[in-house]
Amino acid sequence: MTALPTLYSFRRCPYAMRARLALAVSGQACELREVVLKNKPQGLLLASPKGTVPVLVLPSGQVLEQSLEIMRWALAQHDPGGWLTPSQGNLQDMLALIAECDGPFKQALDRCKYPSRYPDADISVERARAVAWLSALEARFSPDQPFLFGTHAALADMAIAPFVRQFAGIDADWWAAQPWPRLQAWLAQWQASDLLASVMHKLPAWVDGTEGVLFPHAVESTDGIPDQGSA
Ligand SMILES: N[C@@H](CCC(=O)N[C@@H](CS)C(=O)NCC(=O)O)C(=O)O
Repeated sequence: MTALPTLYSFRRCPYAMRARLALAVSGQACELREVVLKNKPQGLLLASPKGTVPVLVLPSGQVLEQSLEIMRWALAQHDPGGWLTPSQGNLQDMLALIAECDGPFKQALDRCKYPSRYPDADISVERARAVAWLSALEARFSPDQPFLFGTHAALADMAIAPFVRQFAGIDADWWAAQPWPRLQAWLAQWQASDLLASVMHKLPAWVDGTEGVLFPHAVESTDGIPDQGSA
């Protein structure tokens, strides 16, 4: 698999999930190396000393070490679903919404999901922040616009859904009770999608010096959707 890009990934990481979704939809084959974050392989740290996943090492040696960079690179190769060209708004608009997700929403998500890691945080304030942002997402949808930027799923949907899923998973009953029917339907549809299932295979941890596995996988995942992952 030497001519393929190498993807360092972690199954449950929402950033790695969004990268795998874009690589899968673009049909871009890679050698996937599953990383255990508590025991990062040397190969990852040599390629990208900051040690986060996902990381994509191209055959040229170029290293893409941000999930969004990987998504955009994959879609620049092939974008059969028009993820870069939503029916409403444009790429810059999608990147602006993704930045809100990766910044303030992710911050609130972490504090609500792992309160013991943030003893100084006021969880009710953080939850209110997250609720305000999720309510704004709900307001984007309409019967003719079931996706964040129009009539078809695009970059923003795929980049943001893994994080909304994590928030929904903190308390499924609470999530189901929120007045967000379109957001709930959007998330449920994404969670049930074949595309998501196709990037959620359980894989053994990659060991330095060995070969990873070919991604996208030839066989559909039967593992289902995992428990709510760490981030
Ligand atoms: N900005 C990065 C964030 C990636 C990130 O933070 N990934 C987490 C896992 S979900 C990670 O690798 N953390 C390093 C660690 O836990 O040691 C991206 O978009 O790729």
